Amino acid sequence: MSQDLFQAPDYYQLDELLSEEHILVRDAAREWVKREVSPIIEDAAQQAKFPISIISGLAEIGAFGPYIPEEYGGAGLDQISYGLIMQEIERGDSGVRSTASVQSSLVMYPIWKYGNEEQKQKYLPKLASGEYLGCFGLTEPDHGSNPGGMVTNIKDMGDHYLLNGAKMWISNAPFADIAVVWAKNEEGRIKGLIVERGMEGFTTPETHNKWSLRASATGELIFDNVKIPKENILPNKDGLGAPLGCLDSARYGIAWGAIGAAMDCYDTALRYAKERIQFDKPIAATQLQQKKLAEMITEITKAQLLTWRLGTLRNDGKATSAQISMAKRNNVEMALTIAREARQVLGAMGITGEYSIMRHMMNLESVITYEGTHDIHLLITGLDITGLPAFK
Ligand code: TGC
Ligand code: FAD
Repeated sequence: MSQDLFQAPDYYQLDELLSEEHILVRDAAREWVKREVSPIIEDAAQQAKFPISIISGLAEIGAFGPYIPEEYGGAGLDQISYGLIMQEIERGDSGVRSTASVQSSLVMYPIWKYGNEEQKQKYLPKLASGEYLGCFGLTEPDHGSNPGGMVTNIKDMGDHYLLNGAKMWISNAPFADIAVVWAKNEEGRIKGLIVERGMEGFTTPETHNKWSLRASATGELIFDNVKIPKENILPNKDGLGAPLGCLDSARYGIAWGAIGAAMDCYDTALRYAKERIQFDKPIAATQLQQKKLAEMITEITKAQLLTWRLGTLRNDGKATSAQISMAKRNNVEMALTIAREARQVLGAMGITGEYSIMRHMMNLESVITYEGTHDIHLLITGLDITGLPAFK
C-alpha cells in the first residue's frame, strides 16, 4: 500500500465537542494505526491472514475493554473515547476493528455484566492485556437474523453441563482462547457460558474463501458433548436479551468504526482527485468529481454528529437499542456508499491494493451484514416508531 498520508476531516469543528482526554485517546489510536496497521494490513488482507502481531498494540491503546473498569484491567474510559478508538482502528481496517469489538463488547462485556466476581477476576485482566483472545458464538447455520430459534443446547448432568450444537460465522474463532457461547437449557431458556479451548469435543474450523474481512479470522464453533463446568455459566442474566445487550455495545462501536472507514476513503479520493490530471486539469476541478466529494463530506459530517450525540446519550445511560440500530444502519450504509464512489474517483487505480478503498469496500459488505443486517435494523426502527413487529 502507498504511504499512509491520512488527514482526518473535521468539517463542523467537532473536535470542540471533545474533551482533552477524548482527543488524547483518539490521537494515540490514530498514530498507532498509522505506525503499526497501515504498513502491514494490505498484505495481511491479500494473504487472508489475521495479523496476530498487532494484538499487544491493540491492548496498549486501550482497545480491549475501553470502558471496562480499571480494577478488571480495562481502560475505564467513557463511551465517546470507546467510539473514537473504534473509529481510528476501522480507519485502518474493519477486520482489525472486528477483533477489538468482539473482545471488548462481545466477550469482556458479558463477563463484566453477567458474570460473577470469580469469572471477572479470572478472565477480564487477561482479555484486557491480550493474553487471552475471545470470540462470541450466537449465530448458527440455520439461525442468523433470528437467534432466538437457536438449537445449540446444554443439558444438566448434575455436576456439569453437556453442550451440543454448532455456531457459524464466528470472528476470532480459529485462534480464540475462550468463547462466550449462547445455548438453550432444557427449559428452552438462553444461557451464556464460557467455553475454553482444549475442552474435549470443542473444535473451531476456519472459514476460508472470504472476499471480505480477509484480515480477520472467521470460523465455526462445534460442540460435541463438551463438558462445561457449572462455574462457567454466566449467572446474572439469561434470555435473548442477554446476548442482545452485548450487541448494543458492539453495534454502537461499529457506528463509530464505519465513520473511520468512510473518512479514509474520502481522504484518499480527495487527495487523488487533486493530483490526478486528465484533460490538462486535476479531476478535482470537474463538477462530477466535486459532486462525489462534496456529498461524501456531507454524509460523514452528518454521521459524526449523529454518533457523537449517541455517545453522550450512552454516557448518560439514556441511549435506546433502537437509537443504536439507527446509527449502525445509517453509518455503515454511508461508509459503503462512500467507498463505492471513492473507488470510482481513483479509476483503475481504485481496484488495486495500492490504495485502501477497495479493501474497505469489501470489508463493509460484512459490516452491513453482521451485528444485525441492514434490513433487521430498519425493522427495529419500524417496530420502535409503530409499536408493531414486522419480523415474523
Ligand atoms: P424480541 O422478542 O424482540 O426480544 C427478546 C428479548 O430481548 C430483549 N431485547 C433486547 N435486549 C437488549 N438489547 C437489545 N438490543 C434488545 N432487543 C431485544 C427484548 O426486550 C426481549 O426481552 P424479554 O425480557 O422480554 O425476553 O426478540 P426477537 O426474537 O423478536 O428478535 C428481535 C431481533 C430480530 C431484533 C433480534 O433477534 C436481532 O437483533 N437479530 C439480529 C441478530 C444479530 O444481530 N446477530 C449478531 C450476531 S453477533 C455478530 O454478528 C458479531 S460480528 C462481530 C464482529 O466481527 O465485529
Ligand atoms: P439471514 O438471517 O439468513 O438473512 C438473509 C437475508 O434475509 C438478509 O438480507 C436479511 O436482512 C434478510 N432477512 C432475515 N430476516 C428477515 C425478515 N424478518 N424480514 C426481512 N428480511 C429478513 N455471528 C456471531 O454470532 N458471532 C460473530 O463473531 C460473527 N462474526 C461474523 C463475521 C462475519 C465476517 C460475518 C459475515 C458474519 C458474522 N456473524 C457472527 C454472523 C452475522 O451476525 C450474521 O451473518 C447475521 O446476523 C445475518 O445472519 P445470516 O447470515 O444467517 O442471514
